[in-house]
Amino acid sequence: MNRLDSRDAGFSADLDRLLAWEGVSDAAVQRTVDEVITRVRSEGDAAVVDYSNRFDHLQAAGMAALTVPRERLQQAYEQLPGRERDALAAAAERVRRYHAHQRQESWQYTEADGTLLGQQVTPLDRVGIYVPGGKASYPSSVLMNAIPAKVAGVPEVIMCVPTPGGEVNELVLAAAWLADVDRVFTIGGAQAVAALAYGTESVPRVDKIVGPGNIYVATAKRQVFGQVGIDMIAGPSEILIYCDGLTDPDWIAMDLFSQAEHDEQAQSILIASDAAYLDAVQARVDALLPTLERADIAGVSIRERGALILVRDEDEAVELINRIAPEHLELSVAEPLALLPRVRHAGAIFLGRHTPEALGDYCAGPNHVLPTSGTARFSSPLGVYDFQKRSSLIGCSPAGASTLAGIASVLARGEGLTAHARSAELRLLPDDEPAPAA
Ligand code: HSO
Ligand code: ZN
Repeated sequence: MNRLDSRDAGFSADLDRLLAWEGVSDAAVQRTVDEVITRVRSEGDAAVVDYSNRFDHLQAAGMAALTVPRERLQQAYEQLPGRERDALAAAAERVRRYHAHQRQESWQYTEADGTLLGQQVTPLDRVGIYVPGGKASYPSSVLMNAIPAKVAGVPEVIMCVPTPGGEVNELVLAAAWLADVDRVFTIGGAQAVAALAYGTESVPRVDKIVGPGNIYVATAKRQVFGQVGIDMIAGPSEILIYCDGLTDPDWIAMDLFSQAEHDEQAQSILIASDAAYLDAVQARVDALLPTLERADIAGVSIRERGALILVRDEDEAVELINRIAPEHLELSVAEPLALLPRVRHAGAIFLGRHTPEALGDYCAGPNHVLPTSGTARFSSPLGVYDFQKRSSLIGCSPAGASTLAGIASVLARGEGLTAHARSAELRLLPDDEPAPAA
């Protein structure tokens, strides 16, 4: 793993280099995505079928072959081995319970002049969930994306999942059933994003698209933003662990690996103020790496993007945490709650040695779709609030309208917008007539 020391003169620059991640797609990807979106917009289903056959090596005759009936979802769920079915159901229940706390309610109040003001909260009408295919096809992500939408009250959730070579992931279908997904299409890539954004004969147009994907999916989401809402453009997954040097090094090594095994670009970082402890973790990383099923992926991630960072003390550790603004933060210390008020930027915070990220990834309850690459500075985990929107409410009484008209007419005339001013002035009550203009 990379080794950094906050006492070194070049530390800050080294850290920037370590954290750098270039998320911009190249011109060739951009061109392909442009072409796909344009064709799906003009040709609809025919283009989606054509691209799916080409990119996913299928022989679908039409969209019917790329549509999964609801009964098939139920069947996938019912045919799962009992242990898997129970685990999935338990996870779904925990996630649902947690997200129920996030629901925002409408509110109203009345000003002294009788004016009613408020905010009406409504769910989006229709949402699209993108689920990657192949190795990154995670049933847990189906739950994490679909359940908050359903808790928000979204009536229609449409899921797209590519099936490269025709291979369907039964757990993904079962999770879709559990999460009450309404319709599933086995399409992926930019063509799925375009179909969801603009609609085709078979795929209904949605209002927002959420869920991770490869560079083509990310580029397409960026491109259709504005036509529809999107959740975020996710970078590689990261974990930052701050440890007081008293956690079993095996635990820390495996927590670092749990992120590293996601992909070669994933980033796992450990911060501690004890150099000997960092040595001990490095030794366990070296010893345990060959025992991993995904040692090839985790090895690249750990060697190239992983790091052990030595800091002077806890204050410096906190400063670094806030500078990195990690997607996942483990506070592997005796008193995590004492540290918590000083942590300002992190997607999810795992409190104490007994709270590895893996528990949050699957079943603790909070969402595992989190802001990556330092974006926790300004954004939050995916949640129910991402599927709700707000309308402002204003209802004036005659007296309230008259008071406001006095203010509005002055400001409108100041802006030279006299129709605004006259519209307001028509609501003036006789006693509130403004003084004639000088
Ligand atoms: N750690 C991933 C989520 C995940 N882990 C899915 C396992 N399955 C990104 O937060
Ligand atoms: Zn994970």
